Amino acid sequence: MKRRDFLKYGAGSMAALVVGSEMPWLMESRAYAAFQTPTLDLTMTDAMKEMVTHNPTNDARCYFWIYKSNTPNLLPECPGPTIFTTEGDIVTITLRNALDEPHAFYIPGIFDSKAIAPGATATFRFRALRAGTYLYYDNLNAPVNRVMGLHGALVVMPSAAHTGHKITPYTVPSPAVQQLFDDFGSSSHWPGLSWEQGDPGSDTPAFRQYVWVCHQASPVLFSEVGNYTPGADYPAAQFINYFMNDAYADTFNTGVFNRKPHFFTISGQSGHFVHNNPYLCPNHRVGEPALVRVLNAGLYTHSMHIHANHVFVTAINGVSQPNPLWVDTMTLHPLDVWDWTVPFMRPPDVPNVRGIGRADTPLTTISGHPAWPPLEELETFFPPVGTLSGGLVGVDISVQLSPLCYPMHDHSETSQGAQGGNYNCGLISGIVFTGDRNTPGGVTTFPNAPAEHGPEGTGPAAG
Ligand SMILES: [Cu+2]
Repeated sequence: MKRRDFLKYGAGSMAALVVGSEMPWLMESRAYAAFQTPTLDLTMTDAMKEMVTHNPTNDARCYFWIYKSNTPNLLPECPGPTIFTTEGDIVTITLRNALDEPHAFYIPGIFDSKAIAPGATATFRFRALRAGTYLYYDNLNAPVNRVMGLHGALVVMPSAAHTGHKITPYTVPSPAVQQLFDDFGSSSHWPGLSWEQGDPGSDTPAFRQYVWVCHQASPVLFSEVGNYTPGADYPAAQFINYFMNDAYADTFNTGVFNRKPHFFTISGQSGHFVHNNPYLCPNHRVGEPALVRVLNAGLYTHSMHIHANHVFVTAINGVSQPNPLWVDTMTLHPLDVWDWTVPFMRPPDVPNVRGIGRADTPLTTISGHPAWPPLEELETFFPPVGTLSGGLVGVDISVQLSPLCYPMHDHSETSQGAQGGNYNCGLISGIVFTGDRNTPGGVTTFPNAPAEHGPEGTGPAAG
């Protein structure tokens, strides 16, 4: 184990690289424009990362193998940087192997570097022809190298809309998916913006999209792999067996941890650091549909369950769905890649005259005003305003219940913990309602709505 890099806090994998031609949507978000790069320049190396709490006094650390970007020189992180390109563009990639065994870079259906020897550097070119979401990873000694952290997301954006239609995330959308994206912002069912529309006046980016790379990490097993005989592959069957089936350890009495995953992450972060992170958790108004690209780089199955809106499953493993299901829970198997399209319709717990979830006349609350916008919630503080922290410096610790935050959590309950405890320190995210485009009199923005959205390269460390 070399531990070339130590991530004291873990920067979060919000950094995004854009290779190839400039895309019109780049102009809509200063975050994406920060890392336009002509080529990919990645080193396969290792890193030690602080997990979950990002608290420098604890010892929740994990060893990883990672893809690290050299140009631009991004902080080391697991997963590797999210890569954006446009369908048809040629991507040049330079790969350096700084680890002890052969490693590779593989994108199913698009590119296979084959084995790169330890110490070697190789340059390749590939072209992604179909817009969509892809997992890139090291497919050697499967699944060890991928699960050790050599993975990330590739997003291929479409180059143009089909004639007479709005842009979808796909080169060949199914008729139903095309209809859905045509309807956003046009039909009476989906008032507001279409996906391709932004609104600088309300700080709303176009092409709203988020990347959730799900992963599980075992500091015990990963360090065992890192300390294995240099140059030899750790036996894959043994890795799977320990990761999935290792015996329970009485950690409390023995201080020994088993080799099952201790940490469950979305794009390298857990718990609060995903749910309250505007680069990972969508923050938008009613009427601002967004895309969430969900990938599973690990070996565990997740049961992803989202509140406030059901989501349309518009693609599964690269295939635009002929009948996009409208789900609130969906099973994410290892290596699965889906697109969830979040309509950002009014949350269905808002009572309306004719039904739920639509831009209809809200019922009246006992305070005598319409139930939407939710004034009671937005004007509530917990604890009450003026509650001071203890200690020498009294700080007002009240928090306003605004914007409106709803969870996405995993019904595979173990994934909500970290090292056996701390429920809600695991694989969790959400969606946040920051206002409504369809309120009488114009766009409403709730207090405390963040001005940043989506993948971001220059933002503060998630910790
Ligand atoms: Cu729930």
